[in-house]
Amino acid sequence: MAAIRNSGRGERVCDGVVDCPDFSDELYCPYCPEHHFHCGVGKTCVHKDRLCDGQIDCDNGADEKGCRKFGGGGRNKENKNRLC
Ligand SMILES: [Ca+2]
Ligand SMILES: [Ca+2]
Repeated sequence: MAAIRNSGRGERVCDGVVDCPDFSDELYCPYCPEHHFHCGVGKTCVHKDRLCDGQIDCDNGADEKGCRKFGGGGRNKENKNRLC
């Protein structure tokens, strides 16, 4: 816990709170495996296969909120080294 806080932005990355509109600061975290999606609340993750599947898997429904079209899915951000 102490180590991650020493890196400046580190305290906001993977802290379980979404700071970026696109969830990018919480997308690649130890508590979220690569193919999982962070719900934006706490440290709850769901598999990407569960995004936009019509069923709410996150407590806040975040896995269904980002869907433009039903069944579309597809959130791929490569900027894991930056905050937002
Ligand atoms: Ca954060
Ligand atoms: Ca879902």
